[in-house]
Amino acid sequence: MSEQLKKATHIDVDEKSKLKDLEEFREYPEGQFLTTDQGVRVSETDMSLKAGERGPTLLEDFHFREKLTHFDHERIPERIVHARGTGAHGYFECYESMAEYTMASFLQEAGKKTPVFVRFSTVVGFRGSADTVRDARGFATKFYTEDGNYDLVGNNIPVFFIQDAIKFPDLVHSIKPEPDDEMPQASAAHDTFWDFVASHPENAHMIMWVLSDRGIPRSYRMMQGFGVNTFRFVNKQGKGRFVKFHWIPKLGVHSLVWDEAQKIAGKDPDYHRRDLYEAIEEGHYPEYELGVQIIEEEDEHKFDFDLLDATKIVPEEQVPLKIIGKLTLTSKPDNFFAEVEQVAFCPANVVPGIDFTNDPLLQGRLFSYLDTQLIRLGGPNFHEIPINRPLAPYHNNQRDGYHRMTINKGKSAYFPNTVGNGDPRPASREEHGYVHYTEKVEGKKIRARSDSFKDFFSQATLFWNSMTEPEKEHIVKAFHFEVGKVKSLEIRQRIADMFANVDPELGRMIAEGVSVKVPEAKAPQKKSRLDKSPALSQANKVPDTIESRKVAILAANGVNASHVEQLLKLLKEKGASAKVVSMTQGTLRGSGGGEVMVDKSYETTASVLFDAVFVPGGRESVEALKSQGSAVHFINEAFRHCKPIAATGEGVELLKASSIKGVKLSGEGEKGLVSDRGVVTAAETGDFGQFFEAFRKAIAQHRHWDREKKEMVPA
Ligand code: HDD
Repeated sequence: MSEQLKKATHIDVDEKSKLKDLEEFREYPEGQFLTTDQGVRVSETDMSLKAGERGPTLLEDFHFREKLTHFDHERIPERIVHARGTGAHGYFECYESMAEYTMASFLQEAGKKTPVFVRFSTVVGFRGSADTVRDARGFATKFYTEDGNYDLVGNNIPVFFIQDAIKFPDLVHSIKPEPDDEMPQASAAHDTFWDFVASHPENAHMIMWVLSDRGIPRSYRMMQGFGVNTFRFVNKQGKGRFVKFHWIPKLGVHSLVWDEAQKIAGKDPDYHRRDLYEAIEEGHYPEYELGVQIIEEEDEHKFDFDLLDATKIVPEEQVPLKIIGKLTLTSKPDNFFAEVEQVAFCPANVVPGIDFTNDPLLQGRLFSYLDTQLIRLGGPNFHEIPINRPLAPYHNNQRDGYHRMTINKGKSAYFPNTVGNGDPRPASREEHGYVHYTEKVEGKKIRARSDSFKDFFSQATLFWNSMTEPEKEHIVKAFHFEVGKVKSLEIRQRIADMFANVDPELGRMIAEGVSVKVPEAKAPQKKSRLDKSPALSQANKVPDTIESRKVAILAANGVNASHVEQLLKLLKEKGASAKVVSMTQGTLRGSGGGEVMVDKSYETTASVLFDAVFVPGGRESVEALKSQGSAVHFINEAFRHCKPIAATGEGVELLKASSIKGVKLSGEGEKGLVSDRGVVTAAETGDFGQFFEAFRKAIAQHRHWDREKKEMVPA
């Protein structure tokens, strides 16, 4: 390689490179004069230039015209899907060299760090819709690698609704608000969507996932991500292998409950966005490991499904995950529009070592993303927008177009050329030129679907069979909500009939909940080779950590300040935090002296915004709480949502005064520590450390579904 070429191709990328690259574009207003866009200092910005104090505004007021014109043009089209989202910067660290499988530069050495930008999103809602709606979540990652940008544009669900991209506009038109009245917002619970589902049995598997707890994640930091489509790894020798990508959150996979999700949508529509940014600000950097399932080409046809069918998973029990690195999100964007709104992902953005397969959903995606950016970002130069610019240098003969920033030097804009010395010139594979995988393809031009794509139910059944009882119950309730909102009884019937193919019992339960006829039991059309895949159940993915969980402490004047203090200290040691919630904001008097600062009043928060609740002792405080409807409701609601609840000393009496039932409380015979299905109480506290450990375990468990069976408490 010539010295000149080496210089042209070699860049050093580290985890901070992209943030440094963006610095060139940051604007700092501190200590600056207000100017026009032309850099002219403005002397007056509150009054337009007029002909006389009461006269008309003059056209020559260039500052007024510029200010208004820019404002009038501030909006750009929102994304057709995934409009509502949030993003963060971070880096990816490779654990071990993957050179045997891929030449992707960011996977070549252990310890190699590559900067990334990640955007999380809901799919259906408009840009201003609520975060906690039932939906799939987008998980899109842009790796700024030495060899160019690589985009892994995934979701938190490993399969998709449809098998062929030509159906995407139909799918999206059916799930978006109905065209006559633009209702409902950010919801699939309406006739057109379920009409679409009933006509497309290939939806069955994805619907099972969306209606499971996966459709209402607790946090973007507590959900998995999946590349969904099957991709290809290609190594230096040109050998290809199929690959499936998985992101696995270090905090485990956790969800909300549906009643809670709906309430949060009103109390804090920015819940997931806030959660992500607060966690980053507090130093709880979200972490996800990257797992891959690698499949030899010779094994392509060894499965009981087609690897090219995006409605299928490759069960981890059949092809285990290999964990190859970790993503850490370390900083918020500086400007939401410039970074999160303008970032443009595209599954066709690949780097040498990563290639496509003939998955017909993926093939269509390769076209659609670039196409949509042309209208959304207003022209072909959106790759020059700072957040989209690769760190790898780019040189080509593409020219001009709206908002061109690059000043291309030289006379030639064509290839081959002699006037420009032949540059820029194509690179060989050794020089990191992208060489498409040489796959043999033959066939007739035909609009058809392979028979291997026609098994619609076996993996939906596998998913259903892999759920725990509470998870199954949540799915059935979600069907009752979604399909129960469908006005057409005929569509409801078609859905019950369709899902009887997944499991006759499921079909029966759906039918009974939405007042249609119980479908006749049918023999399964095709069975999956596995009866169960334990990897599919969230219940099997609960790590023992309470990092970044939020606890509410209910208190009033006369609270046992020492219990509050001890809890705060111990939570902090475990990376969790708490907020004191009371009738009004201000300072509370402690029972034995001392003061407790109130963080939130019942007006400014709610139990749905916390992971757990603690009621400290203090006779006067607890008597006051018992008479406050908001405090009792707080406990009832947290109990109904199966959250951990703890109380010490007199605090236990608030629990007794609430509507919670079916759990054993301290003081009923036993005055010491009692821990029963997530309710941890100690009427006589004794060892606070021991009490805390029981509470900590209950929080790590996240939700205590075994309480759900009990008759619902009013909340
Ligand atoms: Fe898509 C956005 C994920 C199928 C067409 N998609 C978009 C985003 C994510 C996904 C995460 C948001 C990116 C961002 O944050 O800016 N999409 C998926 C997954 C799919 C999928 C995991 C199934 C494997 N998508 C899919 C198909 C088509 C599209 C089949 C069209 C043929 N997707 C788009 C789009 C969007 C988009 C219209 C809207 C905004 C954008 O691209 O930039 O082009």
